Amino acid sequence: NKRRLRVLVDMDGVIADFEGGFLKKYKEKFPNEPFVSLEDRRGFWVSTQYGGVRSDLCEKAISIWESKNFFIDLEPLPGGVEAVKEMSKMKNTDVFICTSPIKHYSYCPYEKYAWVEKHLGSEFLEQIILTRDKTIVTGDILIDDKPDILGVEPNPSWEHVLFTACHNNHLPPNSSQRRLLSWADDWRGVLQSKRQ
Ligand code: DGP
Repeated sequence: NKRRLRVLVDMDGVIADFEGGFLKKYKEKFPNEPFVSLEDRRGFWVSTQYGGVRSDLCEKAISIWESKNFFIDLEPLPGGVEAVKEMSKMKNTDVFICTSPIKHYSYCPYEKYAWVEKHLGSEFLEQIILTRDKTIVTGDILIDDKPDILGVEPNPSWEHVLFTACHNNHLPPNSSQRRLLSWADDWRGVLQSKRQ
């Protein structure tokens, strides 16, 4: 049934506070090491920026999100859970949580399911798409904080709407990419603009 709108919503940095959760646990585990404040974050890859501060901090950063309970303990970002629930109740609208698990698979995939159940409810377990390549997923809109979403499909079906995060805040304006500044921004208008 076309004429339904399919919205893909990323998890980390969009509805779950990956950056805040990372910094809190990094400081707890490495209280005497330098860290990058959220204001100073640049670039999507946390480990790349930490490795630039001092090369051994790259693996220290990675050890944080590879640890048990990292993903389940992430706090929801303001308004995200409410927005996803609201859009899922809209007429002619299908919402999927589209998220890339890290390759260290011991905890992350399990905890992503558990996070969705805890914060969105068990009915949303039907809506989870775990993939390392979002370009092969079809949809009308992908709301994601990663500036460059690439994969094997050169022409993805979705419009990528960039969700503002500490690491992409300072990127020069890109006229070909719409942005949502937060969940207080006009996400309803973005959805409406894609309906036929
Ligand atoms: P997604 O937000 O769905 O594109 O997933 C990207 C995941 O990668 C998310 O869990 C955040 C995480 N991530 C952030 N920085 C790094 C990094 O430097 N290395 C790795 N392996 N993952 C990172």
